[in-house]
Amino acid sequence: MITCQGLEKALKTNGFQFFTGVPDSTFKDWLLFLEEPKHSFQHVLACNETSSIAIAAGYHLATGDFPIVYMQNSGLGNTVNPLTSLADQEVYSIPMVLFIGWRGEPGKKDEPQHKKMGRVMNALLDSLEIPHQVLPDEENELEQFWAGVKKSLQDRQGPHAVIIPKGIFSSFSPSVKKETPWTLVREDAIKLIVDRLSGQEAIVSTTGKVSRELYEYRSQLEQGHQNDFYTVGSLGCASSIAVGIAYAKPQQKVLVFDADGSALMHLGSWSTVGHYKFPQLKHIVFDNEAHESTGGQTTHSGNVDFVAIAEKCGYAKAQVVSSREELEACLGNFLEGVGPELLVIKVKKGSRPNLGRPTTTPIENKVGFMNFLQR
Ligand SMILES: Cc1ncc(C[n+]2csc(CCOP(=O)(O)OP(=O)(O)O)c2C)c(N)n1
Repeated sequence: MITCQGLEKALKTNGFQFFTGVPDSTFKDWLLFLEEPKHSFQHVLACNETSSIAIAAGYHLATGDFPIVYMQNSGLGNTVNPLTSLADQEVYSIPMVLFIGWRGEPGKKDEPQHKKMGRVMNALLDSLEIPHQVLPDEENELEQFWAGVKKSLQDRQGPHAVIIPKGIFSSFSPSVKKETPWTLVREDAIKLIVDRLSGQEAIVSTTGKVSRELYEYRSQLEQGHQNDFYTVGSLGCASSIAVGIAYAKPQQKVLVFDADGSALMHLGSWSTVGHYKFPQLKHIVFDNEAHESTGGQTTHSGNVDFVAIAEKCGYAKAQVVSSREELEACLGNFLEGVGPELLVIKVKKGSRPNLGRPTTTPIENKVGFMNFLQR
């Protein structure tokens, strides 16, 4: 086990001071530490992993220092383009640390969407010719470890990966708990919507707790899961999956259950929704201003006007609600109106501690959903 303070000391001693990236629960305590008002690092939260490599590159160009890019290994795929065409030694040769959470580590229990990347991550880094080492879990080894990483960055002038296994950080309690003013709980919002459905709607739900809460409610109602596609991985892709369905089946009502972090990750896809004007596509964003599924790290959605963006992208209608009463009042028109339509629901951060995970496999989910769509 290592402490956040121990890692801070080792990094500072070796001159590392800049972090950018997208959260992962593997090192959620470290991210809580980075969100502390008085921590001693510079930190830029990125909307996706591709951008985080570019941000790190810009920081290096401006300072000559070595940036650190944090990500879950799910996001490593998103970095392949800028790693090979921007940071690579045969292009601009930009040294940076890739600080990668190891989900799906062979031999450890994890969700199906992490298994493949957990297994191939080291081989992928080898193919990218990026040296990689596992972060030691002994605090007294940290200073020397990071001195070695720094030497590799200096000598190679290219990326160097540090792999973070699960359970390596001892827990960190933040000095202030960030709260938002919203009172509606996301799970209750999901229930209100599901209760108003006719049974003919398809739902594509986003990665993390949104899908888990929807899944549990369908189980509780004994409705089966055939109407829902739970996008367990591929963060940010739910609205695009819905685009493919809406294009192929224009009569099929398709709801997207999205969230702020996932929407921001691939916001450009909203222009596709708006351009093709699918009348039956209804896009819901549960906005808690946080990456709750990975530990509650803040997103930048508090500064984002999703309604204006959707309108300018060509959605037929867009609105925001921030209470149970407002949601109940708008649902009828939202579900029946001509889309594409956006509904942003401001929700309180938090979920049940005993929230389960889907017990059916992704393939079972796919088969049931395809049968429903092609009925
Ligand atoms: C490409 C990629 N990057 C990062 C992750 C890790 N991850 C899983 S859920 C999640 C948080 C998503 O936040 P948001 O969409 O706002 O939903 P919330 O957790 O708040 O319900 C993150 C960062 C991932 N699964 N895939």
